[in-house]
Amino acid sequence: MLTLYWFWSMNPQKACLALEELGLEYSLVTVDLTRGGQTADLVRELNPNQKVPILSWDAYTLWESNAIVSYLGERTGQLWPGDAEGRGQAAKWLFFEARHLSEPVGDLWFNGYLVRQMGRTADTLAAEVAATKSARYLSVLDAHLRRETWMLGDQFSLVDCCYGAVLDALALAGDYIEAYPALKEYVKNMRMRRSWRACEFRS
Ligand SMILES: N[C@@H](CCC(=O)N[C@@H](CS)C(=O)NCC(=O)O)C(=O)O
Repeated sequence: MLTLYWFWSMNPQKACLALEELGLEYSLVTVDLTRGGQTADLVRELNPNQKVPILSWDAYTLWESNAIVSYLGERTGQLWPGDAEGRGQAAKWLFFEARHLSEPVGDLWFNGYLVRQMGRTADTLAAEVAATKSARYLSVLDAHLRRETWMLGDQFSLVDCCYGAVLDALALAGDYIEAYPALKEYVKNMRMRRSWRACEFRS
């Protein structure tokens, strides 16, 4: 029995895309972050950090979106590199996202997209700082995706579930990817995938 605790936001979306791409049967439990759902006893019990996504597969529980993506790759052996070198590349890009992109893109998405949905006021200074912080790393990514269709080469992999969610969030937040043609193309390709419809942002 597989359950994903999620909300329609960037990090849970990575896990949802991975489950869809793998064709696994799962139930989706929405934790409504706009109403403090993350403070519910059940969520705290599953994840002391009180954030989503959380994956529960029979008696096994895992949180942290990129750990979930890796675990699904390791457990199924699908859409995941078969050798140590390939897995090293997958780990590199998942760490790169977690270290350099997750926080600034989250801030941009919050201030450029979510506040509009919630009728709140954006923190423009926080958005400016986040835009400056992320620019250097987006250039690295754009250069990589000028050479490769997907993050690990010409074949789609679960690493793309991570980057698809993050770059889509950035595109929704404003015109932050306009200057990066390869990132724009990547988001366009990602949004055309069948898995996308099940996991896209809802408001
Ligand atoms: N590093 C964590 C971050 C998870 C995260 O920030 N999730 C957000 C939704 S995108 C959340 O649950 N926020 C609720 C809160 O911070 O109270 C991951 O990658 O899973």
